Amino acid sequence: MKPDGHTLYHFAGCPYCARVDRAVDDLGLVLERRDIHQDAAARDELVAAQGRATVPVLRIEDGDGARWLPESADIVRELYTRFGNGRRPPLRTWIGPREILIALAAVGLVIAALR
Ligand SMILES: N[C@@H](CCC(=O)N[C@@H](CS)C(=O)NCC(=O)O)C(=O)O
Repeated sequence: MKPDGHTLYHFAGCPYCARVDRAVDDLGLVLERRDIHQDAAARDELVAAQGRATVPVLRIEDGDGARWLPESADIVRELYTRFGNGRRPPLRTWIGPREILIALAAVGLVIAALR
């Protein structure tokens, strides 16, 4: 499904954007996307609206104008509320391969420090 009026500001390789991407994939959504590292006008729009270029940010247009939603966790929640038919974000939305690697590295460091 391609929801009207939903635009995701992001950039490739951004871990917080990957969190949103997992939710988008899980919900079977196709969002309009603007990569702020590839598209200077999109970056300028984002900075004008938010005062900074931190991503991900979801821009939602409805009858009353545009609403800018920053914070990956809030974006994921909003997407499930709107498009999840009562579903809640599954754990795999929050924990991806990167988070598992970081957790393993942290455990490894603790074990190394205790030996
Ligand atoms: N708490 C935020 C963190 C977002 C964040 O740190 N994004 C990074 C990229 S993954 C970013 O845009 N950094 C550049 C900046 O803040 O200017 C979230 O969960 O969305």
